[in-house]
Amino acid sequence: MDALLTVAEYEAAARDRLPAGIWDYIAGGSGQERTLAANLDAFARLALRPRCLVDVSRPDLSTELLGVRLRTPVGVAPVAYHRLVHPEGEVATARAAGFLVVSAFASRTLEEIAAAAAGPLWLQLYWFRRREVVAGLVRRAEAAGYRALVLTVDTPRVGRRLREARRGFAIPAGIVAANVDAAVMARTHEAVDGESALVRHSREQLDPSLGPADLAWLCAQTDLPVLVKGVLTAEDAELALAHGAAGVVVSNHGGRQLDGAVASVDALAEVAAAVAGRGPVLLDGGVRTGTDVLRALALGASAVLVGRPALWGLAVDGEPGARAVLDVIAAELEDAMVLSGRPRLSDVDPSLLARP
Ligand code: HOC
Repeated sequence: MDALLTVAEYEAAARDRLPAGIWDYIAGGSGQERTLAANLDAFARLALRPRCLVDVSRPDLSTELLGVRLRTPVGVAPVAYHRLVHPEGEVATARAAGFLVVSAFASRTLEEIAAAAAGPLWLQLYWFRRREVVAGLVRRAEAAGYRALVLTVDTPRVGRRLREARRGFAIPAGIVAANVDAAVMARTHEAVDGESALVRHSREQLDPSLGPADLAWLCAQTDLPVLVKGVLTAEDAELALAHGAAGVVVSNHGGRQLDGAVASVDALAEVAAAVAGRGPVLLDGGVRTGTDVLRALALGASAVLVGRPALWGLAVDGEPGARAVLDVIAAELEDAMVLSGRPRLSDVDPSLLARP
């Protein structure tokens, strides 16, 4: 195999390897996939203003997030069912990742992932109608040494995923959400023509009444910091912090929820200004290069998360593949920092962007 030098090359190689239905589940967005495309386009529009005559002989990509020192500001976003692309699933991803947000729909147990992890783990939660499912996940995350919880708030139901509906997509037998009881997950395996099993499942199992008081309730259940994921406005950032959130993740769920929603990176400056240093602001959606990471940091992100790219690496070559993708992004970030005259992350600010 020729060396793969970019995330786009891993994407192409993963597409060659994966069955079409699984490829479409991972690659797809909702509706007309406008937000999916916008996430990429918005990064491409952000031109950089490099500075020269700066000593860049010692670039330093490290950063601190929730009290933990990280080698780079790039973690892996919560993505369901890593075993769809590789038999080791999230265990392999956790070995490769600097930090990993484990999905509530992980296909390996929280404890297996914790035993393998090379870096800090956070657990993502959906708001299940059966609140004991949420509470049980919180207790297990605490016991297994997870460092934070991430409550996804953009999914009162799963968006209209037309690629999934056209294929009658369901989770293949043998791949399970290893941390949620089988009764809750049973219908995710039932394929019905013209319907996404996950959309159906979300309508049955997720509680669309999730509101600020529920967030406050969750925060009161645990000493772990709770971040709120799916924030795209200053208003929601304020609301989240006012009800106990320790930080936010600017995200449109990889273009998989509200089609037409603003690109994540276009919402970032507004949200970061509202948070105003009161907690970390992470971003996911459309990050494909180290230069994209730099752009997000310039707009106020404390760190970024990559979802699909990590899965592409995992699909191509398991743990080494996932690590290679993250290494490509880190190497590109280092280059971009050196070539833009910003050798430390603390040097990165809006003045780096031609259009702040
Ligand atoms: C209740 C089913 O976040 C995705 C994931 C998983 C959503 C499944 C929810 O596909 O975007």
